[in-house]
Amino acid sequence: MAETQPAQVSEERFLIHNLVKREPRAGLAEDVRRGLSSKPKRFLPKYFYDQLGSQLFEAICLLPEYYLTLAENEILEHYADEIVSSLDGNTTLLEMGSGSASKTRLIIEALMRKQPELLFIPVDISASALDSSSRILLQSYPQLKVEAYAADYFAGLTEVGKKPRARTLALFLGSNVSNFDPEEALKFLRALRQVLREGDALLLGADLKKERRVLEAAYNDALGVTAAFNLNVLARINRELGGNFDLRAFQHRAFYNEAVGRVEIYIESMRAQTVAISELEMEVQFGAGEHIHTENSYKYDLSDIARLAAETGFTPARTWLDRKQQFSSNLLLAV
Ligand code: AVI
Repeated sequence: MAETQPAQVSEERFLIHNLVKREPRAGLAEDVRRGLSSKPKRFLPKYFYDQLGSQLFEAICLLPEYYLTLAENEILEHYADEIVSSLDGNTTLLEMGSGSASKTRLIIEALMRKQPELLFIPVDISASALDSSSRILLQSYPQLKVEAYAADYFAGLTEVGKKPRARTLALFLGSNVSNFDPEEALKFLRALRQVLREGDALLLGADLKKERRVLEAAYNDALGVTAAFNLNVLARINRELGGNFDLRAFQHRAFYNEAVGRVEIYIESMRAQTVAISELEMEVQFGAGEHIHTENSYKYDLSDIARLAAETGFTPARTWLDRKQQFSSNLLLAV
């Protein structure tokens, strides 16, 4: 990480707690073993985000087909001041799944127009993304302090909840909520609600249900970046667990399952084959056309969001949409 540590950043303004397991491979190994032994085979989406995967995701966010990022940016560019004006007093900013934190800047700048200093608490599974994004933010904003947590969401929330905080605006942007199954979304929002006090707020970015054509293009981009992002999980198993996946013998698949309102993402074996994973002392058989399920991306309508809020201790205060009405930013108040 040396290249991401410019000398100018004062360590007094930056604290990073690394809660990612000491043995980061242990979780991966366990979960890969379980996922490849189950029927149908599956991986957990959090394993997309190693250093290369995080960068591939950043590239996805620049793709014309992946309208989500542009649409959410448009909303935040237009309405950041309005959004932060809903909170009174000195506000701390908490962001779950901050990644590169590029959209966060718009909220940070709006808060800084209201108050002289700001504490930013980003929580992200990727320590490298967190480290570099925090340092870049600190270089841009001398009035900013960052206390970062490299952790999965639940472990991060448990730690964040241990410390008293000023009025808090929590951000869960980029439609990260999409990658939770409905039960997990409830569990996550309830855990987040627990670390907030009444009157705090959550800005929830949620991708909206729309035409199949638009959704499927977003997850099957012409450059093949989403395919690389998906197949990188196999490359990661090769790198970290001594797997011998032949990446050319697998392909990316993504389609909209309208009945359940989600884009489903898979890796498909293009032929019958056996893959060995040396660190797991495991051989895995694949049939031709067999799928590994890697991710769901749930799409919402505004009534889904209102229901989610009501079931998790929030009340919707206001929703902003982009001009094409593809994406929603929802301010939910903790009640
Ligand atoms: C991070 N998450 C909101 C993305 C999504 O759209 O579900 C992950 C992604 N997967 C493929 N492309 C983007």
